[in-house]
Amino acid sequence: MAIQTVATSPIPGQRPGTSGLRKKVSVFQQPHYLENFVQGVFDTLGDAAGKTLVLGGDGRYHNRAAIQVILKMAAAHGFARVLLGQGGILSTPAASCVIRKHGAMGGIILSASHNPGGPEGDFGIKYNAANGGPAPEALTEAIYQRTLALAAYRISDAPDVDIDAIGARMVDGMHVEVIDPVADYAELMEQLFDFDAIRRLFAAGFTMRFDAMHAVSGPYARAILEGRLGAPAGTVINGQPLEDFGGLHPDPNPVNAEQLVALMAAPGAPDLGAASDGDADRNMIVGRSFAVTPSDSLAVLAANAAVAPGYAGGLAGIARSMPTSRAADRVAEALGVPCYETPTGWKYFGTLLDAGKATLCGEESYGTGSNHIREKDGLWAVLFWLNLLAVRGGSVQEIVEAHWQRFGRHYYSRHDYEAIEPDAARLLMQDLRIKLANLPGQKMNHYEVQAADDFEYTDPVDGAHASQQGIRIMMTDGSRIVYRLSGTGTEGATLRVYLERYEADPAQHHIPTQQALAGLIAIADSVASIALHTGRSNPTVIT
Ligand code: VG1
Ligand code: CO
Repeated sequence: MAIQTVATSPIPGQRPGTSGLRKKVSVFQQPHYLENFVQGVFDTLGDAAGKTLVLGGDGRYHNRAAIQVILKMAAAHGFARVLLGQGGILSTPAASCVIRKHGAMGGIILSASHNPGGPEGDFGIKYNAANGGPAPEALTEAIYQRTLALAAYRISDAPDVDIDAIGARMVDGMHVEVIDPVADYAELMEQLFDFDAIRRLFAAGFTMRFDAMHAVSGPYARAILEGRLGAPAGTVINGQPLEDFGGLHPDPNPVNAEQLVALMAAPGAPDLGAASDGDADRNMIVGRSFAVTPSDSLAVLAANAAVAPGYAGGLAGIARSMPTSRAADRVAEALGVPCYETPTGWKYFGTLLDAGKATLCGEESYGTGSNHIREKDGLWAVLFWLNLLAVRGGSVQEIVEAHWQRFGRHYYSRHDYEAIEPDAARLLMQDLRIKLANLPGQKMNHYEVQAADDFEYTDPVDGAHASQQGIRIMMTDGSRIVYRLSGTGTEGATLRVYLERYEADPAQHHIPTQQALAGLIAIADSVASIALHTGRSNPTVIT
């Protein structure tokens, strides 16, 4: 066995987006495509002698082939050891947990997360650093620059490794330990939540369905919910990870998880419904005929954090991405702790978590998490809700409505215009930027614009700066419209329009969301001329 140096040339377009490099599977299957990016990562990291790398993915199509390539390249780069999830599988939160627990230099996670899978679907790769969190912008940019200067990559010519049997083996002098992908993660969850109380809840007849959407959360949910917590078999549905997610879209929202939503609206529905995405870092919480918006879920968990042993000591602060509703801000205010507003993407929470400034974090895109790891965590959020229901009693709907009574309700919705012409999308954003200065003071329907800007962020810990992170139009009554372009899609451009309206009066808390937001929706379209720019009169997906 020997290390081979293979000549290559730079492949344009390997710049990571909101969360890693995501492209069609067919793109990743092109000669040298994966190898170039991995070499870009390794060259940027530098010396790996004596170091450990964590490796795993969400099990989607191309995962197993990519794992073999990366193992051989890690050996060539001189890593001492790779901790590999059995079968090449590690959920994103589990990978973050394993990196931290075993003091790894970092990890490579193979996932396109909520994007569809299969031969025609998407594949993705990202690097997480020693804190367990996604590489910050400066690192991803350095990796990208390196991919533009590559002349060769190095790879061992060792035969394929057995990635399915738990245990240790060698690849060209590098140790590979195939580990149980669930064990470390389950142990961490047990430390954070009151498993006895949740066990009693299930023993008393509480029912739930966890829809794993044929993605990577299935084995974790089965081991923890049906195993350690005694939920009846069948609690986890679609629990078998499939390379193409059964042809479905593993994005847990009421549109894609329609099977679960229908179940929760049917007679005899379970007490709790939950779902997670391709790599198990997102979560959706549903009560009986009642979907919880992710922004509300973050706020509810923050307001009730003390029910969970892991958070009984209180919260240092809360962080949310800019487009996420300001429901969490009101909780932070009541708790007397800071609330940080960051650009979209979990990588921006890392410094705040590392510095002990924030304990809970969340995004409107069905992402919630805490300082227990450095990724959002789907099953963690579900366990938090179970812990809350076990301690507090009542239904999901009662808990959320009581929260609105106390803090007011933030009506919230996101309208996505998918696969639009990239040039049209850029032009729309450019036109909006030009209009910004003239918006303040303008009256639109019964709203008046208080301020409008293109969100900029300076990290309060390391001073890193991010600009053009989304256009905000803020109304005098606290309502907001936000526009940004997706950084995870692989087809054309996706415009996201986020709408938020605050309502303090409990008598006004039961308006259907799209109706409550109708005024803002009309303004959002007319200010940005969405129909004109995109040729679409309606969004592709409304959540
Ligand atoms: C989307 C979400 C963002 C999330 C990101 C990764 O990004 O809006 O909140 O952090 O996906 O989630 P974008 O750039 O498409 O809006 V995951 O679960 O796909 O890793
Ligand atoms: Co995800």
